[in-house]
Amino acid sequence: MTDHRHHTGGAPSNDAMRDAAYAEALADAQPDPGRQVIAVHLEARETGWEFIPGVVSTAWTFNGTVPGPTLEATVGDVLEIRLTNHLAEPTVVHWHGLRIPAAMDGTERVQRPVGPGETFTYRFRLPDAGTFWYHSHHNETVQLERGLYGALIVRSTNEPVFDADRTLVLDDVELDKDGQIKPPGWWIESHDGREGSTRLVNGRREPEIRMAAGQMERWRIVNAASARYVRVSVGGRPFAIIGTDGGLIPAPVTVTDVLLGPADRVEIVVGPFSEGEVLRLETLPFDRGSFKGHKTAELFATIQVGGAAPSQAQLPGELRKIDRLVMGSVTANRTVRLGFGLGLKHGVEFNINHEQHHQADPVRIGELQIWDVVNRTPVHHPFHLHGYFFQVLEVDGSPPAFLSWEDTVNVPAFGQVRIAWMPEGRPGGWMYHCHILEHHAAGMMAHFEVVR
Ligand SMILES: [Cu+2]
Repeated sequence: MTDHRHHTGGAPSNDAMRDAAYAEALADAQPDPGRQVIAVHLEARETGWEFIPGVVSTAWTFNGTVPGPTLEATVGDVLEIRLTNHLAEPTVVHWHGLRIPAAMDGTERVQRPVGPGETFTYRFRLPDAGTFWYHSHHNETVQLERGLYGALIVRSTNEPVFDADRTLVLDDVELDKDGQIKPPGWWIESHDGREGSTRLVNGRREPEIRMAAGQMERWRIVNAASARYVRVSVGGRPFAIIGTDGGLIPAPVTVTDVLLGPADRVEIVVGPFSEGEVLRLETLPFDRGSFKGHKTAELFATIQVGGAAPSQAQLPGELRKIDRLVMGSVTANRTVRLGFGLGLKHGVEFNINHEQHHQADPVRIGELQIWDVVNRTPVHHPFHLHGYFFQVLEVDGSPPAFLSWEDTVNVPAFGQVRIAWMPEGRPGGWMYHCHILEHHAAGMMAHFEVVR
């Protein structure tokens, strides 16, 4: 499944340069004073897993569970992950949303895939607080779908206080009559992406979430699905958005639903609810232009509100100061065109700037990037930039509802999103791509270098 175009063209890196950059990144990763090195051994392996209670499916897991272990750390800690691959095919692990050296990004752009039986060490300092995730970045329509993903929570030493801090990783899988994950399909699925009919929260189908009455909880929600957009609703009740991909936003924003494209994260504060209430955590109807639309709400989990418990939660009026990268009007210095054609390999051949696996121009450290991401297709695409946060300036000509740091943004069908970001350092090979895994695999991606 490896596309060898990943390795060619444009990039100055050869194996020796790549190995040198990796050795330098390993040595540079030191914890801040008073912080620590958190060592984790991740083992990718095939495991029987009950997505549905009583039905054993063959999953691919990190350490035997779907999702893999939730990694938790504090800003300034160093994560040292030894990845051992017990699968029969190569894998790599991408640290989604982390601003770490290119050599640690976990793509085939910057490292050799980790073959069966091999071990590879990732080591990097955690620069930002937020809700991140890690996942396979190799043969993703198979490896991610089978379970090779997990959450990564980084906290600051000064977090707002709530009654609980929960991580909910949403996913879906398509199971056959024996409960086994179906292999990737062609044509419709290559166009739409896989939307499985079994909806999962933390690896289980439609579980129950138990919550105490009178409490307010912080929910960190990760959309790990291959293609599904989740329009999150919590029983139709208002909730407060407090964070997105890149951590806290300036102030809470109260809504009754929030759209999460694939790979997107949101942090919300829910409650307080009353004893005995039963609420549906569900996705509301949303038309992303796929052949298979969603005209009804679909359940992810049921929230059961139990007896009351005391609350120490306080929703602050201000959460964080974020400086705008751009004041006033600017012109774009790059246009990223998301498009497609028809071809034999994938049916629908998704591309960027008319090229599958596009080789894009480099960007220079310190030069502000203003990019127009233009969608020339009738379907929405979640655009993901590796290694750097951006600010959304406009969606279809209008500013977003609030300022935030993002690594993934939805680009509406036939729409346009303007983003701003600063390559503040960390030279090397990076990429941007659609995070619908089938679109990414079909070529809706670009490689570029950050240069000095
Ligand atoms: Cu796409």
